[in-house]
Amino acid sequence: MTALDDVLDGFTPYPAEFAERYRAAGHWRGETFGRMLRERAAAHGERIAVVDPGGHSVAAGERRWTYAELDRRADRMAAGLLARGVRAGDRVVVQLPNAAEFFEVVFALFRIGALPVFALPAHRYAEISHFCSFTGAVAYVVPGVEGGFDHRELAGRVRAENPALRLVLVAGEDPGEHVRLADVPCDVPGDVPCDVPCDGAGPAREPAPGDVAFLQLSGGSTGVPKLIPRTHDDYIYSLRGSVELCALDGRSVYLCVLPAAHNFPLSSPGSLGTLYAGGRVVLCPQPNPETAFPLIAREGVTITGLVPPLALLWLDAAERGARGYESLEVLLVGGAKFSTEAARRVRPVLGCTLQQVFGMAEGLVNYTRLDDPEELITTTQGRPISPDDEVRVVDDRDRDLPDGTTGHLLTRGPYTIRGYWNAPGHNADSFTPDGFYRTGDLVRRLPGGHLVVEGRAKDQINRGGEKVAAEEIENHLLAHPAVHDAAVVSMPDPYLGERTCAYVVIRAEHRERPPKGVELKRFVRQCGLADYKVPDRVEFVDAFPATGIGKVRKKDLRAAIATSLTRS
Ligand code: OOB
Repeated sequence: MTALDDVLDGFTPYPAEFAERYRAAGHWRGETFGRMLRERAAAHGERIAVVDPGGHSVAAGERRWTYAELDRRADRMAAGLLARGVRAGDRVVVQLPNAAEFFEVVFALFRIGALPVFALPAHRYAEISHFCSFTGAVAYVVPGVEGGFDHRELAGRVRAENPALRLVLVAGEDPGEHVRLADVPCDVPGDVPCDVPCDGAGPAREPAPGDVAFLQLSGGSTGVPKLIPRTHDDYIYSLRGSVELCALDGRSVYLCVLPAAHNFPLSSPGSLGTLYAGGRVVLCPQPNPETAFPLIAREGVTITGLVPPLALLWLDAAERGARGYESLEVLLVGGAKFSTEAARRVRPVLGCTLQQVFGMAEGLVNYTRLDDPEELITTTQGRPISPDDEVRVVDDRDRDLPDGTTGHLLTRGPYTIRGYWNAPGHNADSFTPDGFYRTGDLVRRLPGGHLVVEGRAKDQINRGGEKVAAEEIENHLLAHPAVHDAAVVSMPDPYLGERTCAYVVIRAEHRERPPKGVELKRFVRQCGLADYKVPDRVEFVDAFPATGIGKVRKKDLRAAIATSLTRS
């Protein structure tokens, strides 16, 4: 089996009649990312595409790359990766901070037809080793020491455990035992000495629009994060739609504040949407107003996207007199519910239009429209990009509910996946037999089609936009010798919206000298889990409230912790 066969094998394609419909409607236009960049470089090569102010582990100084330079760099990086044995269909885990190299690497992989697997900078051993082994990744791209953490060391460990992982590329000066990313680019495939088996062959064929372009991560509600296969055609359609709804054009300057690999800053409209529109992407090394505001002023940023806690931080800073944000025309807020109260402050305080975004890496993205009445902008999470996005709001037995009633959101459409990659068991639960994705979100639809997010049915905590799958954390807690049972639930938080609370039942034989909450937190962190997944609070109980069939009543646990927080 070739790597391409592997990818196809795990992929649930759009049924032919749907694919035809999406093509006929002009949604899927046969574009690919590789060609998109080539065309933009041909159309306006001298325009600046990416500004990286530096100040991170990858580069100290500023870089400003034109479209022509990004295009040329992607070609040379692609040639270098080919020379080192990376092939079409190969999976490559990419974990970079908001640095220009992110785009160089990702477009190079798109050109080869190799699939980036988008890891977040916060991911640690538990996540990375899963991505590498589950995808059979051949390469892993990391910064050196970023945010005090040595990614090279982690990469060494993961490489030792995964024979398929042949290449670790380090962006930054000191690669340690690995290869410097900056040493990879070359002019002609095969003209650099290889330290990995290499047959010198070029790509088998140019990537096709219907091919899987990359694997995105799901927020998840299960033990390990699932992978989301997105095609060139479907993703580029979501970009084009986003560009239109956010009114992006060649004059737009997008500030990428959130981690570049996340679906929101990547594509809603994000940096890829901005490049699609011929605009300029400015990478923000830190999301705080002290870093972002001067950058906005210096670069004339017109649009950016934030999760609600950051939007609150920016609003507070502006109210306290911080300046620099004045060129902003549109502020997108999404990833978690933005309170109406905060939403109402955006225009008066920041002087720009708020655009709420309710999206998911699996596909469907909803936006409030720039010309919606202020009431819809501040009280709803928008409506779908596409007239061909099918949205159903249903009860527990999948029966459709009338507008105005809260129910489960199901969706199907021209940029929503039909299945997770290589996950037949999960797919049976996450999709209806006729291909609707069960989002796990509880929504209410207004007569005009706008959706209001009312809650969640999935077993997930939305920690200010960062998703934590309860089961994943419970499994780690259960590995502790003193833990008999664990149930992780959300608790309200004024800043993040939600935080995580782990309820724990200690084993009888450990009750005399039970571990403290901090010990359990440390234990979870030592499992190598991303920091944001470590429980914020641990509560000990003798037993969990249970339903008639013995399932833990998480609703009661959520209510209990919420009550005890209001009392304290
Ligand atoms: C975005 O993507 P994911 O995959 O990290 O998370 C998706 C989930 C949604 O199912 C929903 O539960 C929640 O995040 N969510 C929101 C929301 N936006 C996302 N909940 C309430 N209000 C919102 N505005 O988070 C994402 C992807 C693309 C664009 C924007 C966000």
